[in-house]
Amino acid sequence: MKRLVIASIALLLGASLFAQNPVIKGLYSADPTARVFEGKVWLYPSHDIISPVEPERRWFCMEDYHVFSSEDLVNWTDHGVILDQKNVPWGNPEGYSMWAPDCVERNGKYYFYFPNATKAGRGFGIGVAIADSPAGPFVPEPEPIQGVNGIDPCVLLASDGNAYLFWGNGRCAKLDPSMTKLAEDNPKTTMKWGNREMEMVGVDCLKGLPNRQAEGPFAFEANGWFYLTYPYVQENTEVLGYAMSKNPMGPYEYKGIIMARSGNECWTNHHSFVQYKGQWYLFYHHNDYSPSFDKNRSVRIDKVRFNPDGTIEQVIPTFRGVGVTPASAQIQMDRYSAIYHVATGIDFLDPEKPFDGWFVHLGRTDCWVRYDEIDFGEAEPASVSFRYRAEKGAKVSLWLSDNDTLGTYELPASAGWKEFSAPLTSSTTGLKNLKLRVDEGGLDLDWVSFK
Ligand code: FUB
Repeated sequence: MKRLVIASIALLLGASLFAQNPVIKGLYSADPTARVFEGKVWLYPSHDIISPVEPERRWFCMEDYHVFSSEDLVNWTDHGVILDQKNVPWGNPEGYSMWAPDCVERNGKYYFYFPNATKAGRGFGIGVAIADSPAGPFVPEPEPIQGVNGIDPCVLLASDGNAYLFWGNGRCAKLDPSMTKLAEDNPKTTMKWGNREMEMVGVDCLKGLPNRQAEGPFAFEANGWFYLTYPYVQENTEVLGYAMSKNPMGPYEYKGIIMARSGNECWTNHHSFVQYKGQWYLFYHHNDYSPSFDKNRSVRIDKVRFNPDGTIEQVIPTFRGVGVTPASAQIQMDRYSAIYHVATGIDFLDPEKPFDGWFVHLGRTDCWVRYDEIDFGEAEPASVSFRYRAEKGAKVSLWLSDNDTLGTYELPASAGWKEFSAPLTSSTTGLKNLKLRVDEGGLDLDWVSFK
C-alpha cells in the first residue's frame, strides 16, 4: 500500500512543471487529441514505448493510454493509465498497437475511441470505451465498431446533431446515436481486393485531394465550416494539410498546409485543434526526446490562427510552445521563441537522460536568445540567477526591448555547470519578453530565474 501511495504521488508530480515544448516529459506521448471538458483541456495521446518483447524491433509500440489535464496548458496532471491492451475483450493482449485515440462527450458520458490489434489476426479494429468522467475509468465495449477497419479514429460532433466517425486515410461514416456503432443509413461502396469483393461503409472524404499515405484525420467545425485536417506525405515525411467543406461528409476542397514537414525528419506528425479560453491551439508531435528514433515522440502545442475567410494560417513549430512562465520559475532559455546568430543551437544536458532537457550554446559575442511571455508579477524582482557553464567566463545583458535593459552581468569562469546570482540593476513587472545577449565571450545556458 505504501508503495502504491508513493507511486501515485510520483505519477501526479511526474507531470512537468513550467514545461514548454514538448509539454509532457517523463514518458513519450504522441498523436495528441485535445478536448475541453469541465473547463479544462484534456489530452488523450498515444503512449510510445520501446518494445518490451522485441526491443530491437524499431517500430511503433504502445500498450496503454494515459490521459492528462491542464488549466493553463503549462502544468499537466497525468491521471494515469485509462486503458490497457490486456483489458480490451476483442484485442490482442500483446498487440502493442494502441495507436492514435480520440475522446468525446455526449449526454454526460465520455466515449474513448481507440485503434487496436484484434485477437482475430491481422489489421486494426476501432473500439469504444465508455466512462462517466474524462479521467475514466473507461470500460471497453465487448466488440470493436462493426464495418470499420483501420487506425486513427476522430469523432466530429456536428451542429446537425449527428456524430461522424473519421478514420484511416480520411474515411467518414455517421455514428448511431448510441455512439458505439455506425448508423444504418450510411452510404456503402463495394471494392475489389483481388478476387474478393468488400463492402466499404461511409465515404472517402480525401478522394481526389492530395492524400499520399494520408492518415490521422482530425475533423472539426468552426467559423461556419467543416475542416478535415490530416497528415500526408508531400515529399518524404508527413506534412499537415487541410480541406474545407460546408458538409461534414464533404465533398471537401483542399486548402493547403497547416504545418510543413519537420527539419529532422520525424516521419509522422499527428495533431488536433482545440479552442480554449478564446484561443485556438494546434497540438502535434515531434521526436524531441528521441532524436535518433522517430517512433518515440512527444506532444507539442503552438497557437493557430484563422484568416477572415476561414482558411488556416500556417503554423511554424516552436520550442517555446504556449503558456505564461512565471519569472520565478527556471526559465528554460533553450526552449526559446527566437534566436540570433546562435550557431550550434541546443543539446541535451545529459544524452543518457533526455527527459532532463536541454541547454542552449551561445558561442559568440552579439548572439542572443529570446523567451516570450514571462510573468514578472506585481512585485519587482530584485535578483537574477543563471545556470550556465563558460570556461572563460562571459558578459551577458538582459533586455525587455531594444531600449529597456535589466542590466549587464559578469558570469565567472566555470567549466562545469554553475548557478550564479546577482542583484538586478533595474527591474520590471507584468508580462514581458526577455532577451539574453552575449556581450563578451560565450557560454552554455540552461536557465534564468528571477527572485
Ligand atoms: O502512432 C502511430 C501512428 O503514427 C498513428 O496512428 C499515425 O497517425 C502516426 O502518427
